[in-house]
Amino acid sequence: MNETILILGACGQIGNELTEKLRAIYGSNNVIASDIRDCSSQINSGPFEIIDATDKGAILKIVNKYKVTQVYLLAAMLSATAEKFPQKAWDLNMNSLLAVLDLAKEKHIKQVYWPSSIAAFGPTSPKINTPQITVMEPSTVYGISKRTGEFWCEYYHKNYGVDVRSLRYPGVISWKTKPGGGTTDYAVDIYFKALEQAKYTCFLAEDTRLPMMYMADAVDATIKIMQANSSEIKIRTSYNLAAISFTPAQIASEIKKYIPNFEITYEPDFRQKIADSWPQIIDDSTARGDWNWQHKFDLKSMTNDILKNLKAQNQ
Ligand code: AKB
Repeated sequence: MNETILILGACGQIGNELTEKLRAIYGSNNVIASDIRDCSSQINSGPFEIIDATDKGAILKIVNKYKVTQVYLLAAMLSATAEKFPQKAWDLNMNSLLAVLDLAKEKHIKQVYWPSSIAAFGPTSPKINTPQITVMEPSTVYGISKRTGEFWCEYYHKNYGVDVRSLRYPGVISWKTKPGGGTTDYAVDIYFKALEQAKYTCFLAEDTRLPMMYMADAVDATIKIMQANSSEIKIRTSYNLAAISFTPAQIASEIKKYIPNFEITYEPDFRQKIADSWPQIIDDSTARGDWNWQHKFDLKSMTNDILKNLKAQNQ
């Protein structure tokens, strides 16, 4: 595997753990972490560069410096923050993607990974077993940027032969790095607050079911789709990706098995409307069939793993 990889947005929730895993596979010096801010001390040793992901010239400079072959573009503004800063979100989410796609079109790099999201679906999409191909009318700025980005990916693939691959991430749950500005963030915060205070106030209603996934599975899926043969990648917009779906009440009851005095209260805010516009259970059979995707963690095993790791970290 002779690849040199550049990660844009390596300080974020997924970027951080993806960098770690890619360095274990490809070697630390072959994976260049980058972000608009310096978080090199939080990431495993290896090269780190400050890059604004919307600055094509700055990306090209680093691509040339390290002879980069693949770019993973993880920089993005997530759903809740994007509703507060719509123009900024659009500029970041779109300009970074177009910059990287252009670099691939101009043959500076061979392969691109870009994440879409369940946010690309909208209130008119089927909520249960949401198919790969269906009505998609997103109602959030973030969702509009993701759906538009999917079309750009397919356009660059069809018209310029760009090898770009993409997954529609559900809410991704981790314990090493916290997410920032998403609607599914409650499912991470709840574990931290359960251990710190044995109580949590949830910003979504108790019966709000959303598709979710443990970070280990999200990282595995990302690397798997990038390592698949090009002929296996039949969807060039973005693949549905799924593992588990649960409500705040269900995750709370799982946590109670470990922390019996844990209490949850509900104070839904503006994020409820965003969550209500998204699917509840995703059908990802196309990804499973095309490149053999399989998840490993369910709600039970994920909760066990997170609480075990957080407890060990706090000792
Ligand atoms: C968010 O909540 O905005 C993200 C996502 C589902 O893409 N986690």
